[in-house]
Amino acid sequence: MGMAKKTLAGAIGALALLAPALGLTAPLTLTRADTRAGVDLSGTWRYSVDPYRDGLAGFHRGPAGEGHRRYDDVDVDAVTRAKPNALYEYDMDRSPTATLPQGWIGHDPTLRYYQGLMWYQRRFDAPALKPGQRAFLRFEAVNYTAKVYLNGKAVGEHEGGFTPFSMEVTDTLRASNNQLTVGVDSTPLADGVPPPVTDWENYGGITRPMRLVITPATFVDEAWVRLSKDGKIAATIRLNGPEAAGREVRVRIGELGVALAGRTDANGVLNAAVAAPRSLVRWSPETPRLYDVVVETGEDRLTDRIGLRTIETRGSEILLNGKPIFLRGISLHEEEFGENPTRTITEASARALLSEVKQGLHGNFVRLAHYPHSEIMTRVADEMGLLVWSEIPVYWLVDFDNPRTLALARGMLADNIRRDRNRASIILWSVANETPISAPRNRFLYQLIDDVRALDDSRLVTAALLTDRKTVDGQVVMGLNDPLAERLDVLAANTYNGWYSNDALDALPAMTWRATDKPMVFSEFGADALAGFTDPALRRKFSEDFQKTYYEKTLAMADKAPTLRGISPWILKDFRAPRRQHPIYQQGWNRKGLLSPTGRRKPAFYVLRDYFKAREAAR
Ligand code: GCB
Repeated sequence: MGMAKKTLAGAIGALALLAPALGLTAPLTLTRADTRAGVDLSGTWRYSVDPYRDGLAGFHRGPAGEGHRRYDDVDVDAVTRAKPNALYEYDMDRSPTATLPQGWIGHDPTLRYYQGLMWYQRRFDAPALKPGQRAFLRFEAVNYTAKVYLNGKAVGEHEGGFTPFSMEVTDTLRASNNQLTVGVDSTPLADGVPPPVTDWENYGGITRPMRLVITPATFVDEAWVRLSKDGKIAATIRLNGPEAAGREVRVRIGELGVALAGRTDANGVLNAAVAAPRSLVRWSPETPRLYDVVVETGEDRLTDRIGLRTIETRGSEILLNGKPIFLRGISLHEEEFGENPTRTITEASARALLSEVKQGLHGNFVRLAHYPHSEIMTRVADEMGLLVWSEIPVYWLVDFDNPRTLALARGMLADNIRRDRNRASIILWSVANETPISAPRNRFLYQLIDDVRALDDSRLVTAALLTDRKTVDGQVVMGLNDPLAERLDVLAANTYNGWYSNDALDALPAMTWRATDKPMVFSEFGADALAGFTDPALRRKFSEDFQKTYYEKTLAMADKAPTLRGISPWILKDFRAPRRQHPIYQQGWNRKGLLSPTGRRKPAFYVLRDYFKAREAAR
């Protein structure tokens, strides 16, 4: 791709992302698209690898020529029969197949380390649209950039691997044999989010479900229903379409006898609230009660299953439904169990992971690191009763001084919040992980915190911070010393004494933590262990013995931290991490899991389980 073109594309991308955040255009959320009429586009797709981006530009950087453009609306074989002299250097209809969604490292072993452009194509039939109906393509996640073409026409672009995006295709759709092409480029960008260097596998591909969604002309795009701190059931409904303004909307929760109705304002938005009935069972990990909520306007009807609860802080306490709670958690990457994961989260793979937290560890909390996880994961958390920390991939060192990067992060945050505002399980929005303090970084994160507060006043804001270590009278004193703390509701510390420092493990319990004026959680601590490797005599790093003792000693330290209100150690399961290349112990995996890649429990798993059991009993 030529430089000029790239810069222009970047500028357009940034503008498109900036616009919704600034309220310039109505967002397109398509809440609960999975429940709407349409066509599931998951399944068999064709793919064609394109490392030199031949499908996007010619050999002298001009436009790509015929015979190279994977998205042209042709059947290559039919064209070359009709015109025997025609030269085509691709043929999507005869390319290899893969079952999507899935990261492409699962398609073929030669793609294991491929980062670049990949073309995907499939054909599908669509129901004929009735007069006034609209059609959208919605992708739950494509990593990292996507260019989407329908029937030979470019219909949209997106940057960011973990949030959904949609585009209207009402006028481009055919009744049969639609040809849908997606150019997916996994190359991380220096000014992207996340940055090129992280500690997890960059699964390129169409990693979450995609759908053709059919709606009436005016439809419910967002329906946010929550319990406000003053005990009201509040609803914010946003309509999209030519008749969005001044339109009658009804919200019903049948089991509670709740009915709200009203007319939308000039922007197509209705805000309404009613006192919660006494019969309301508040959502909690112990009683994860969900209610069927129905929203209707004109001929449109949207349903969701929603839990109602409050979350607040008071001094150093976290209050769930008004009662102090300790977060018994663990961190998780979006990676399923198995020897060769492909970041394929299905309901079954999500349940398998979360069951180990809930039933296995006796936990009540998960940190979904380091980016918004699949919508399936947060819905399963709602159903199972697990509190959730959700975050965006502002990780380590992003380009904090770059307005494009900020616009991108703001767009991701807004999309994540709009997507998941109805998930009772989510109590914390996190804006960053281990970012180095600087004036540009502070400005960047202050903006994100302001955005969260503007979009969602029913949850808490946090960020995983680096710790501050001092030695006072020969004693190690740990604490947080980050100007961000002032603006957060819950402070979070990633702490690795004894793993990344060479402290003796026996020294950990004597380390003290300074009290904070707000609740604090240990958002990470952990040590690698290769499942099955024991070394009782030396207790070397990477042995199960080391990891077990590390957990015992770190938990003893945690118990003395005066304002600690929860933990989410690093991490439930070993995960692919290309930075980790010790040939015996790591082999491309971060081994800090309490479970092996296939789910085998390491001894430290039981240490944490017993700790959580004791915490649960002490409630
Ligand atoms: C961290 C990071 C996490 C890493 C972990 C580790 O502090 O937040 O992404 O994977 O440490 O294992 O070093």
